[in-house]
Amino acid sequence: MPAVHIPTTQYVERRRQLMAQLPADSVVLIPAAKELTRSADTEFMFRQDSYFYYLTGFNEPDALLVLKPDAEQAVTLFCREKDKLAEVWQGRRLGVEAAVDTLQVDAAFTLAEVDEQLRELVNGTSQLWYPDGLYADWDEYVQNLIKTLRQGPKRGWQAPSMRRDVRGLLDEMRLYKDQHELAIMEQAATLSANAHCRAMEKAYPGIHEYQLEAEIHHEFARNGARFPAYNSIVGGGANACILHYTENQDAIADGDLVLIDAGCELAGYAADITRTFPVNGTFSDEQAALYQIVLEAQYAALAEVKPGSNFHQANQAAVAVVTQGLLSLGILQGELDDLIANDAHKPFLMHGIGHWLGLDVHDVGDYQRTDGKQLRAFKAGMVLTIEPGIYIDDSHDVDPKWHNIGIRIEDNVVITDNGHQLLTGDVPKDIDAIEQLMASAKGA
Ligand SMILES: [Mn+2]
Repeated sequence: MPAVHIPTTQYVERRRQLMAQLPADSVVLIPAAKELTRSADTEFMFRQDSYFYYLTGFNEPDALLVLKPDAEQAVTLFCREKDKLAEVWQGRRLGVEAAVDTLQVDAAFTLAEVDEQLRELVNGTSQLWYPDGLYADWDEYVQNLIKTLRQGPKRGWQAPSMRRDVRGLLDEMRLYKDQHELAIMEQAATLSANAHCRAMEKAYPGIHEYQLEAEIHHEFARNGARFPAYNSIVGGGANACILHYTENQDAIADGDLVLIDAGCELAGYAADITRTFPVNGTFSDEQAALYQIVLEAQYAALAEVKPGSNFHQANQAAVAVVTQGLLSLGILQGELDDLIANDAHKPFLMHGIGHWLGLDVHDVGDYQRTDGKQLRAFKAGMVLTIEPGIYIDDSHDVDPKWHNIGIRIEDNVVITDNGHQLLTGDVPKDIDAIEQLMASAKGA
């Protein structure tokens, strides 16, 4: 798998694009993420804040990016200082001297200098742009900074009169992926697709959910994506009907379907794939009948994934197929139009058709148009998931032969000028193709 990399010039360009949208006398503060305690003196693996990473590509905790478009020193970074002892124990640090060249910022200071320097940078500006409510300690810090500036008119200090949320502008930028992001997401998708193939190949009746999870994570890690983008869902039988099941503890019985919703994080970007397959390699008649409905619903939704369409149209296409399918199997009764009008599918398909995908698995970007009245239209460069499902557990009042079947089929697509490009096509989803892959793995 070739190395993936976003050139520093691209981060410079993103910062330029953000600053170009700001009114005069603005200042922007974007904090990095902090390390989080997992237990006692151990930490969770560090994950950078997506906004900070989008604008810097800098992967250390305890940092702050300040943008001040009107100033000569327009881009300032505060970061951890070099510290031999700390670096021997905890890891290398970039440090302020290297930061200026490496990250192509105008100036860099240590966090110890933040009080004095930031007061200077914010003083006299009229609008402070900041992700309010994201980090409690920074919220308090910003609050106190403004308070301090308000108390110093005799020293010539002037606090910004307006605080605005910078996320609106950044979300809109992040919604459209550039060529570098698309290249990374293509790799993340391919790598995740291969992991799903591996799980199909390694499955057998009696295997534990966590063992299939391990096959998935093994394939991620050995290809350079050390971590999943979210907690992997591996649910056999009834567990597949729990949408965000992550206990992954049970043995999967012969004859059960297994649903795996898992994607890697590569260079910060998420893939998000779901496949459902029979643990013994062969779909039962009931499983195949329901699976085929979900598959056709997904194809119907994907046909609506093109410029000018939207999530609502894709969802309606899938819902029509699911409702028709459940009606034809006798799971729903009535007139098709009435059933569709009354959302009769909802007890069997309780989630939406998909979501934006990017640095976050449920990525940022408004689903409404800016006027709030309509769903926004798909445009080239957006990346999203399409993931219809059908879930029937033993609480559904239907013929018990349908019980404990949970199916979801999820792919990642990028909107192109003429339609869409499927990023996750390397893992099969047609019934024959899945059974063939599993049979040939057994034979080998
Ligand atoms: Mn998803």
